[in-house]
Amino acid sequence: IKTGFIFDLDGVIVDTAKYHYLAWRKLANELGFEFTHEQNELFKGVSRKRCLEILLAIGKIKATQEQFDSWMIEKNVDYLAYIENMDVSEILPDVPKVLDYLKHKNIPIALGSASKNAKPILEKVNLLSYFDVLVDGNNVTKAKPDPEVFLIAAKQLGVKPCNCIVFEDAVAGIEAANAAGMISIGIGDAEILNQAKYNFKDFTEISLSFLDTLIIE
Ligand code: G16
Ligand code: MG
Repeated sequence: IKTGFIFDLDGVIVDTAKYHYLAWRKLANELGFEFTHEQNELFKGVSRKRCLEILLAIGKIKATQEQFDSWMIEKNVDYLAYIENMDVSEILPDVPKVLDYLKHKNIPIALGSASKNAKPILEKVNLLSYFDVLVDGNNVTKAKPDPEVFLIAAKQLGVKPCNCIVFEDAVAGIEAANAAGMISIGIGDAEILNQAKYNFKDFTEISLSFLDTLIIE
């Protein structure tokens, strides 16, 4: 088999965006301003550091390096508290169906996430064993839309980038997959993810026969 599949984490496998949102909103409120759901869209797939830079720009707040670092830590402590009790019930619909099918066909599977918390989250939802390769925020220097995260994943999978299929829910992630020369599949709003090669609302819309069309044996 020459094909590899790469999954983003937040928004594709689990809906952690809501917990990221709660933690960023808490920080914004402490700093004296509002942070809306619409603004949270800009944070999807974006590194923690970049998220804080955007948040402070929204609140028109100038931070010292010391404040910046302590707010990064505070946000993550709050986020970890929100995700502490996550379990298998938070896996997005039909994700196991797709993972099971790929596993049963012996197709290599990678995680390609911006999150530094990816591994504990996969453990909590009991999906870690599906992944042959994990590339996350701890392994990359350049954040999405840079293709680095997906190119490292392809290399570790031993699959050519043009034979990799990427599932992504974020605009920055679709851009990263396209820049890597991979086949991008948008999960979510097709109008927002209009740069993706294929679009689906969620995995319930993805049939096994569609997956077969992507697999080169
Ligand atoms: C995710 C989220 C982003 C988050 C980033 C870093 O990316 O979509 O909102 O800022 O990870 O997460 P952490 O603060 O846990 O390191 P992805 O690529 O999994 O969608
Ligand atoms: Mg995502």
